[in-house]
Amino acid sequence: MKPVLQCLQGSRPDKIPIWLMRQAGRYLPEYHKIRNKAGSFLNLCYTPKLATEVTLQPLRRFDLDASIFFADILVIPDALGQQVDFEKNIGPILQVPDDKMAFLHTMESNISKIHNKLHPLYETLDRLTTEIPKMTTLIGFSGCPWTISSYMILGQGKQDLQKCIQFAHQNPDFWHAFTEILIITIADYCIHQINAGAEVIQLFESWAGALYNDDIAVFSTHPIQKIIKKIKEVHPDTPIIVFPKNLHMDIDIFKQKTGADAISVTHINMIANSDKKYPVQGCLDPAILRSGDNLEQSAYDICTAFKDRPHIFNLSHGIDRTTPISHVHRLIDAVKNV
Ligand code: 1CP
Repeated sequence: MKPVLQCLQGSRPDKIPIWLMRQAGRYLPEYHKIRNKAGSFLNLCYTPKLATEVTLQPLRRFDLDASIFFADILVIPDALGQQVDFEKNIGPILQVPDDKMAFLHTMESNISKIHNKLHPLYETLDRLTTEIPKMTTLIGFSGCPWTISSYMILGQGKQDLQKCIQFAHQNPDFWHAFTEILIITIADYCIHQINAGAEVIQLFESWAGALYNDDIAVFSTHPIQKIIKKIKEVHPDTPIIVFPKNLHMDIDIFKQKTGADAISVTHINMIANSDKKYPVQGCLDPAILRSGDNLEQSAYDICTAFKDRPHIFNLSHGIDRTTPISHVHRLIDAVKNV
């Protein structure tokens, strides 16, 4: 069986499987060639031939056990009718309408049409099913409602997320309707990804760390639980990994509340108090991979900390664009030799 799937079913394969968040992308020179050819970033995501090629690039260089298909979490606002642009050296910029009720109506009327926009992504997954190596697991993904909605309301990344939390508390009816739209859309998107060949779904809650106390349930665990339930109704056997970056909640409780099969953790000490044995993914700091200092020892320490449970090696968030390729080789060798 494929090692990543074996882990997600609860056992430990002979060697610890490894893949890296953002393994396709800007640290690879061959990525830039295709990126330039595509013109805009979204055009790259929506062109199956090119998106397939950039997904395969890291697999040609490295012995990775999984392949996450090339797309972005912000295709969801785009599919729901919000204008999304990716500006060089800035990142994503989204047009945020002042009239929030009209915004809601536009999204509502687009729910049933999202696949018109997203079908090239399903085609990328379909192509990858035949193109990736036989023991490599194909991962589909989406952002979670809280993370996606923060971009949709604030218009950019790296903003003051407290403003978004405040807006949600001040507009509870809007927020409820908005979150429900995202739940339906994300679940349906993931179901279509699985239909097209994704063997695992990873849900990115990249801005979990901005939430505290009761807000974690309201903004994060509750919507995620609804999404997972909807996906499992159609695809009960597809494992779901959730990545709640910098979460301020016991991860055993987070797992139980969401119904995730595995959790991608940000730090070793997130599982310090857990005696549970469900699979975990993680969690090398990308800064260590970039610098190369203490790399082998850090990888070894992580593998040792997780030695009593199924463990998929990964980073604690996406690979840094200035990471030397030789460091990625060193990391994979270190993990394979544990
Ligand atoms: O200029 C470029 O070429 C675009 C850079 C880039 C890339 C390579 C963006 C813009 N997105 C991606 C691909 C991507 N994004 C993938 C597939 C590639 C892979 O993993 O191998 C995935 C899974 C994502 C997910 C994603 N996008 C997340 C969640 C993961 C995380 O890093 O926390 C988030 C938050 C985004 C938003 C986004 N898209 C792009 C950027 C630069 C950002 C982050 C902006 C910010 O910091 O707010």
